[in-house]
Amino acid sequence: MKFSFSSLVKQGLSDHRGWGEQWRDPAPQPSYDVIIIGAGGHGLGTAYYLAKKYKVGRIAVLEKGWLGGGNTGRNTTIIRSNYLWEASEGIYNHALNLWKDLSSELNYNVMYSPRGVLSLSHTIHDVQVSKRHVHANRLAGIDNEWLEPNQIAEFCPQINLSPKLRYPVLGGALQRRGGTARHDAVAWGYARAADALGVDIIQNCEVTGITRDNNGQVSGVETTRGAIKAGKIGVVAAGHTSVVMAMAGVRMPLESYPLQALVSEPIKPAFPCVVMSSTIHAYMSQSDKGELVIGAGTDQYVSYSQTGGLYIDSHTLEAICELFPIFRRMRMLRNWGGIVDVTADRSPIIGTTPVPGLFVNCGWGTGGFKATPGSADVFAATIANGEPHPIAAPFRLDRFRTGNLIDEGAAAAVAH
Ligand code: FAD
Ligand code: PYC
Repeated sequence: MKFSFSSLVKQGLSDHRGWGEQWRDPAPQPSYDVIIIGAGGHGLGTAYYLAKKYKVGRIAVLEKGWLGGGNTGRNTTIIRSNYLWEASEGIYNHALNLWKDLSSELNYNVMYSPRGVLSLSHTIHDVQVSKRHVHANRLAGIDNEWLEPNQIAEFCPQINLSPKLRYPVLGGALQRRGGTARHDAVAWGYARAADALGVDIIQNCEVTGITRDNNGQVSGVETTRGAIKAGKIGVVAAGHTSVVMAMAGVRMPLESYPLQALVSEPIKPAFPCVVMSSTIHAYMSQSDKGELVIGAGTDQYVSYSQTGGLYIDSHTLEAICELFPIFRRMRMLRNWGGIVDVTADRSPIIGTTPVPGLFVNCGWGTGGFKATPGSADVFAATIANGEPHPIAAPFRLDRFRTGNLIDEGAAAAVAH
């Protein structure tokens, strides 16, 4: 895949003049209408929709590492929209509708596979919370259904339904439209489509400062590859949002935690769906490569380390072996971590900020992959119009001042 740097060369970011010439004639500072900080799925998608739907001419996406190397390339790809509150149903269902046609939109196979997501309940409290979600979703026209253990046995016979388990399965909520997709294909698909529309994607370019003019309006960024001017800036730097926003003097209501996952050695297709349990801190699916994809709860301390504590994985594997005894003899192939930024109400922040021209999209915590197309679409609209898209409006930053929180702790699916 080739990303065009031609416009950067024209603008002098990549300076190809002869030795000594640059001292006589300094290269002009490159300039963009919009700079997006962070080349994950959300950032690349935002750039794509800005170019495609809003015809913004000069867009750059700046990435400190490689594209998709953050949480987009580290997540376990579960897609669902069974959240509790209307605001969340709005954004996650918008995303789910976009997933359906994303491969043809991008002309890139993102391997969206609606194989069903089953969220297990192990206690009376779990059952009550889960049934509340099912009813709320159905009222909102979102598919979700309650399965009794005998129906679970039919849907996913690999689950151990013995009442002797430490946490016996009492039932589960099934969203059949939920499923998985291929994570890096999402980053690559958006990147290629954005590149074709003229977006500059600049890797190994860490943003180290945000500059503002005399009126306080953003005017550009400082980076490890030089200064770049910008009319507007969108920060989509999951895990490090607080660090980047502090460059513009904005303190964010976020905490960053490691979240870990692992895969087994690959085997032939043996597991038909996604099964999750936030009570036992474990969930599993099988990738198209054949690996069992297993995820854990977040580490219990804040950190920017992309490894996390070993006890988290071993605890998760104990739970997985108890729930799926048929996989007890499988071997682990590799494990890894990502850094997720978490808000107090476990809902994202999308919108304007107190700094004119600065926009932010963050706080997706353990669950932002599923939102990628919807989040990118409404964030692009928000940046283009300078005001929140109606679907994004409830997720404004100032809800932490007004108290209009959207408490999705119970829908997070991964234990925090
Ligand atoms: P990222 O992909 O992290 O992109 C942000 C980018 O910003 C990074 O590439 C980073 O390098 C860059 N950046 C940071 N600082 C700077 C800077 N100063 N200058 C330039 N670039 C910078 N969600 C689900 O919906 N389903 C799941 O099953 C799921 N499982 C998960 C499992 C794990 C182990 C993890 C870690 C996360 C999981 N998530 C899941 C959450 C999901 O991965 C994230 O919410 C989502 O990928 C965030 O996407 P993004 O594009 O905002 O962030
Ligand atoms: O949000 O569905 C989710 C999820 C599953 C695993 C990690 N996050």
